[in-house]
Amino acid sequence: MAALILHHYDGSPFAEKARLMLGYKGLAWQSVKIPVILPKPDVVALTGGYRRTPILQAGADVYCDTALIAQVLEARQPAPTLFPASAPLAPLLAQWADSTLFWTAIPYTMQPAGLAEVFKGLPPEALKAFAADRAPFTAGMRRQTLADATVALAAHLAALDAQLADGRAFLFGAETSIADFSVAHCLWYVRRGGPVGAIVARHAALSAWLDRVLAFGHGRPEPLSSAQALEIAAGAAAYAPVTVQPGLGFEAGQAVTVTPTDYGLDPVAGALVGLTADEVVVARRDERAGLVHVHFPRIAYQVKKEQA
Ligand SMILES: N[C@@H](CCC(=O)N[C@@H](CS)C(=O)NCC(=O)O)C(=O)O
Repeated sequence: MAALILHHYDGSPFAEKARLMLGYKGLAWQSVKIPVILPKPDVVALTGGYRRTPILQAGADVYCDTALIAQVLEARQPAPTLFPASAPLAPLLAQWADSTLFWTAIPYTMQPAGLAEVFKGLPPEALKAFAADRAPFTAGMRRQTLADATVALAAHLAALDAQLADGRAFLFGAETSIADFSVAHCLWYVRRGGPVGAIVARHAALSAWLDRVLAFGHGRPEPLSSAQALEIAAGAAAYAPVTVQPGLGFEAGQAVTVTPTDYGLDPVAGALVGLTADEVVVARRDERAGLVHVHFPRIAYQVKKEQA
């Protein structure tokens, strides 16, 4: 089975979610450090245009979005599970955390005192370049103001803390679930904001829970260069099995684009090779990576027939 390769950077909350899930499952993985801002030529060689962080590679299969990455890790290593039968709503809470909670945590943490901490030691140009990169990335989104985010985050943290007040170890009880990782990466980021992280520390049960989730750690990643990762993709002999299920509106082999529906709206074009309720997969050729299968979750991604 092809080795798991995570393409990520240290300060990315969604990458932290993926790293923690790898640590939780005790999976071996290879670590490719990618740029924080565009250009990311070696990332888009693999994805065909998707630039969000992280992506997971296994040979010539590339998995975009941590919602799908969670399912891939679960299939590789079912125990301990991310989807316990006792917590059927965990994926829904995870989806809320990855969207609403995340886009509350970001503007809250990026207030001046938090920003100074997150960008500590970096030249002022780094912050300028970051802001210039992220403006088009979130264009069209109505971002929360600091006033909006402060009141919303306080309410969300109070609810999460109350959920843990009965002494349960994890959000849905004794068993860990995907919801723990999705909430944790957002609060991990708030904590990175130094003094502004005090908003988490005010909640004892929530703070103890966050420590517990972060204690899963990242396992033991082996460093890999992005050039090596591209060589691995180009040299891969097989792909993960995929199927285009009938009745879902598309035909195998059709030219399609796949685009996130929320932000970072870069379409990826290719031939449809996989479509189920869980994922959409396109095949596309890259000069350096060869023929790659790029996988996306079906939910929160728009699939469209490409105009001829
Ligand atoms: N739904 C995506 C969201 C990923 C996301 O928003 N990642 C942020 C970093 S935490 C990002 O892509 N930022 C821009 C970049 O890294 O280029 C997922 O679950 O992976």
